[in-house]
Amino acid sequence: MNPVRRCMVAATAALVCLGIAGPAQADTTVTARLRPINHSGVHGTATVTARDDGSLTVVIHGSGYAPGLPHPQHIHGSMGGGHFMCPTMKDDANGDGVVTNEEGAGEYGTIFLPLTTRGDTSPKSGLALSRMPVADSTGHIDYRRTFSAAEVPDNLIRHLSELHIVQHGIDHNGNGRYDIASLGVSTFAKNLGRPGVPEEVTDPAACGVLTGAMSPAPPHGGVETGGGAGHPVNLWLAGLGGSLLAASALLVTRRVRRGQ
Ligand SMILES: [Cu+2]
Repeated sequence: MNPVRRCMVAATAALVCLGIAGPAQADTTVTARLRPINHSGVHGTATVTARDDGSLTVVIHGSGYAPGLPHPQHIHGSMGGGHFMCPTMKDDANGDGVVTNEEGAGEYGTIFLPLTTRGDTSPKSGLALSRMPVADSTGHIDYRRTFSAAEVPDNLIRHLSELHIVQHGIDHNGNGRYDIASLGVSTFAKNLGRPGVPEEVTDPAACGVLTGAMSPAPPHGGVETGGGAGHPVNLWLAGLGGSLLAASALLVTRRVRRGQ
């Protein structure tokens, strides 16, 4: 095949590639940058992809968690809109120096989807410590789970950009475990019918607002965020396809000029 013809084939292939990628454009990806609450030192990223079959994949990478301990994590939201912030120390209503889950919930709403590692995903698994990710000895968490359509609450995907990722669990007294001696029991857990849970378990350690479903957010850049994960997938694909086509066209032009 002569070079010009080969390049034209390449250009066509780029178009075909875009066509093949078509179904992926139905996916919606939103991302959140996880930032520390209660001076936890946690930083990370969360990527949530909703597929047209109703399934949802959640990927979280973070560091700075209390090592060796499970960290309850949830998708939170108010659905009513208007809550697009994560808590700050200003939300410490009683001024005791700690933002509890109840105080933080004014910003991030209630639990929509417990991000367990396996099994049940109903709100009653919100504090299922045995099925929550455990930070490794260096305080890292890498989490990934795909929830089937049946495991995802009905209205969650429609409200993807109004939701928060919240992770809990702070070892306030640094003794390597969650204990009541530190800050007493969690009134949040108690109100859920779970008395005797240390407050250290439920205090929020990190929060991020999910963004990117409708409006293209600029890429965050950097290794930590995965370099531009804030872009919606379909825009990214369109950009890639455009670049491929432009490169192919340029090659064809150059080779024609050179008489190849
Ligand atoms: Cu939560």
